[in-house]
Amino acid sequence: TRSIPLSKCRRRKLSICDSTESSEPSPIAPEAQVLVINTGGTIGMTLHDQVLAPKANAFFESLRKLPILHDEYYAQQSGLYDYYGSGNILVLPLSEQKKRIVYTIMEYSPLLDSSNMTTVDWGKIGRDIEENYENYDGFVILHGTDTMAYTASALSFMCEHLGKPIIVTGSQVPIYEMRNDGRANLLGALLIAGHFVIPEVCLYFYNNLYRGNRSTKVDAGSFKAFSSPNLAPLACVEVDITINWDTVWRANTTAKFHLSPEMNRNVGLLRLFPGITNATVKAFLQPPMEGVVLETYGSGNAPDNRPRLLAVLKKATNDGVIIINCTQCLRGTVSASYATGKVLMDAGLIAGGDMTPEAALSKLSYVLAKKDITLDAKKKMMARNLRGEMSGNLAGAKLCLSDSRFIQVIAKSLSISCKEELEAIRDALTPPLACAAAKIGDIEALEALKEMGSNLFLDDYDGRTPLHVAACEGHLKVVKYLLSHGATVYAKDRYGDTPLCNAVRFRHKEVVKLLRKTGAHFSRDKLEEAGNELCSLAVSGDMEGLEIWSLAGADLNQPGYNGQSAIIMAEAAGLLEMVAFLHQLKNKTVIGEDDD
Ligand code: ASN
Repeated sequence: TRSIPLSKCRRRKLSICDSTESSEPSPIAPEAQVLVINTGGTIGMTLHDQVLAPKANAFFESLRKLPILHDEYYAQQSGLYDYYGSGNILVLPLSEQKKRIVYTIMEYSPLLDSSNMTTVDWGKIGRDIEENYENYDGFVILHGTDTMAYTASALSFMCEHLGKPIIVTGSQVPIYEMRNDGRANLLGALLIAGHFVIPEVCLYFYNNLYRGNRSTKVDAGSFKAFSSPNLAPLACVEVDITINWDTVWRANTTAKFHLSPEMNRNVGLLRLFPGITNATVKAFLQPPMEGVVLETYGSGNAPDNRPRLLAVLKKATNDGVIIINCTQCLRGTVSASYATGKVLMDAGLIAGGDMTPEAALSKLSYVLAKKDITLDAKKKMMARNLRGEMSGNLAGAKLCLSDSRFIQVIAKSLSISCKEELEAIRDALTPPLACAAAKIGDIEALEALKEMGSNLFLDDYDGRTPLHVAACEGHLKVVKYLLSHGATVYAKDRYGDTPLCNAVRFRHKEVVKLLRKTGAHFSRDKLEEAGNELCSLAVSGDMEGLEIWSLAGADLNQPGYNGQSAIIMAEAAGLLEMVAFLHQLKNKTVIGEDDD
């Protein structure tokens, strides 16, 4: 799968086809690129001998005929096919947010009923995302519903320092049927992946976007097949698409996206039931078993009157098996409130909080596959919240909007007091305030805003985030602070510019290095166009400008409009010092400073 740049002539075509009046060119609708990986599942199944099975090579063609999922007129007029050739490329009609979602379908062979999926398939999905990470704004994974929650959980752990949305979806009825849920699920997932930088592995079903590792299949016969019992949805797609930004999980990192696809298969789920024999439990815990999720009663309880059963568990944990205590209840958390729960802690079990069994199992599989850490470190990882899969102890950390003096004064002068209105004020006022604080490099003010409950990654009326502003000003410390408090390097302002574009324009070398280290990159389109800029910088002797572009990922061999590279242009102009500099720059591997 390739991402093809929007070349000059395609831009021209676009401006013609998006223009309403020929005399006055209208602004070109921005395009977002989404990669759809079709792994199988009911969404693409048809009936064979009275049973449903995946049908290969049919999905793309059938979507192409559906106007809600593909705008053929736009595709032709904008020259989409000239670029992508025979690639499986489609484009949604213009969205309410005035954006075009261009999506490419990668179909797996064979397509799988998700009951056939294994950890190998999870790894393949992860690797395909990794390979295409820089070419797309978001990813949609089409998947069967039966094991969807396992795959979504596993991907959430495999994808370390994730910065872009990965949305797993599918359906209960094939997309080919007259009445089905597949079209709406695919459309909703595409719109969210193309419009919002939600840096999580999510699961989208029946108008709700859930955190992948919080979701579970709860209904085999309903379109509302999934639930996220311990966490409210991240987004609801109703008349409006409402994103619950306060809930969105962020990597808070200055590290790049990294895939850890290795999974340990010596793990298992064991559900307690009254009368389970010691022999059953003992047999289950035998080598090569390395990690077990024990599904206990209520808030994490097990019989405390069966010393031999408890001794079996204790022996296993002493022998190095990691056992996680999760509840059988759909909702709620394990706690140490009963004697029948305490005995399990004494036997060396680790409390799994409110993790779903799917999340706990895939987390175990991921953690146990880590080669370079001790058993003790693995146990600590299991007890810690890694990707929002378990609720932390929020005591004392609750945000209290009405405690903020600033909000109080404004609320009073506007005579409002209800929570929703206070939140609306906060959300309207704090992004520009945070941008102003970022401009003057005031981390204390940012901290105060954060304590007031505002999200430092939200954008102002121009789509500008505090990270954009700090990048313009070259405030390295503020950039670091923001990145470790939820800011995303992939935010685009109304002009389509990212913080990296801003840092390059204002030539802040250290900021460019840090943003690159965190995974920021220019689009292929932009890098292709940079050829011209590089040539003019070379000819005008601007070494600093060239260095910045090189740090930002530009290829110094990229030709400009006349087909010549910067080096050739400098040679032709007899700028020997510049030629030497460019060669030196090309050979230099730029290593960002280690500031974690
Ligand atoms: N058996 C199907 C699967 O998981 C169920 C579905 O997708 N609705 O692949």
